[in-house]
Amino acid sequence: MHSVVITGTGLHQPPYTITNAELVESFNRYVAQENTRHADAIAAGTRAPLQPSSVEFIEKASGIKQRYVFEKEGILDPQRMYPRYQERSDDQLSMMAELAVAAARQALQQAGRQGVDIDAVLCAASNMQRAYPAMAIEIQQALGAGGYGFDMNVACSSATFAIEQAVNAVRTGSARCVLVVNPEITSGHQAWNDRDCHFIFGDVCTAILVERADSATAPVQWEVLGTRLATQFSNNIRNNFGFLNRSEDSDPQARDKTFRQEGRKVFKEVVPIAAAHIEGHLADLGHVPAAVRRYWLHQANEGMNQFVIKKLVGEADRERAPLILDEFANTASAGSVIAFHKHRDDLVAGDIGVICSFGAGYSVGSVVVRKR
Ligand code: CO8
Repeated sequence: MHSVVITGTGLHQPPYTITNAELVESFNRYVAQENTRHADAIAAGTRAPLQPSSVEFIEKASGIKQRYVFEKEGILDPQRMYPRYQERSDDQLSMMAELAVAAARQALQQAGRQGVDIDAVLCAASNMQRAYPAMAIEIQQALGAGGYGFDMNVACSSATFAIEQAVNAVRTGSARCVLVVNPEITSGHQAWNDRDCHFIFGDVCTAILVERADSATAPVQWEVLGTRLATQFSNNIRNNFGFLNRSEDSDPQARDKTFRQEGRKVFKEVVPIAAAHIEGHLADLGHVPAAVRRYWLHQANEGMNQFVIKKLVGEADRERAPLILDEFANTASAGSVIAFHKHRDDLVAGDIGVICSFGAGYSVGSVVVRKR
């Protein structure tokens, strides 16, 4: 068995931001338009009017202040309410692969590696833009990597679940250098016209390079002390979009074909699962939560992270569990990786940190690392 290190991370950020004010302004125009369109049914009491959204609610309920997106006009167009992407031909790099390659190049540069050094690519995200060939194989080719690639999806926990696969491959010797990429184009499967969730998500792509410690040359390395994954079935976060929709003759625009959730239930149920998961994982590695210098937690909701960190160390501590969701919103599996990417330079050799995701499934994944 080989020691395993994380040697580089990358963050490819979309070019556009949508502030809460912009989002609410366009959403409320959509609400007014729909209520006018259905005025007769509303007056007859056969249809409930849509309710407006508010910046105050969004910031109080979630801590989110803005989000980055790869396309903005379509989302903010009250006649459309979802992004407008250009279809690409088979000989063009797909959108997910393009984002992943950009993030991967940063991770490779940080690690002092090139594409040819990679011998496995895992494309892990909440939704895949096509069924096959796997995006990971397209990314493998674009980077000039060897070995193999595959796609995987565990919703918000896709990144941590992929890191475990990468760590196991390197530990057991089946690969020496594994690239994990998380192209999260959440805009494409977000219900921008539903006020309960229209503010939640943002787009981004992250990358992580996992290598064998004895051959890693990166100036800064993070030894992986352990990984742990857990799942427990729940319908509280669900998206029924899929390849059987056509044969079911179901409506592709139906509400259940995009993200939906019982947010309050998710909040209440997932916090204790995540806190107990981290505590148990640390205990099995011989560490106590208070001795952990940094928690790079999943970024869905500020209150949720405060509860998790309070359960672990007794106080809500933004230095110990930094937030990036105010700027990025919930970026599904990329959230905890963004936190790790942006908030680790101040740690010193020997410091321990935990990357932890939690979300749909339910799923929770933790990666315990020590700075070398
Ligand atoms: N503006 C004004 N009022 C609103 C709005 C709004 N935008 N939205 C809801 N309200 C109203 C509600 O209607 C409700 O009114 P009433 O009391 O009259 O019924 C009131 O405000 C309170 O609503 P909630 O109870 O829903 O509000 P909460 O305080 O619970 O906050 C949150 C809602 C922010 C959604 C919160 O529950 C939360 O963050 N929960 C955790 C959710 C979570 O972590 N989910 C993880 C999902 S991500 C994941 O797993 C990955 C999936 C794959 C990615 C998908 C990409 C698209």
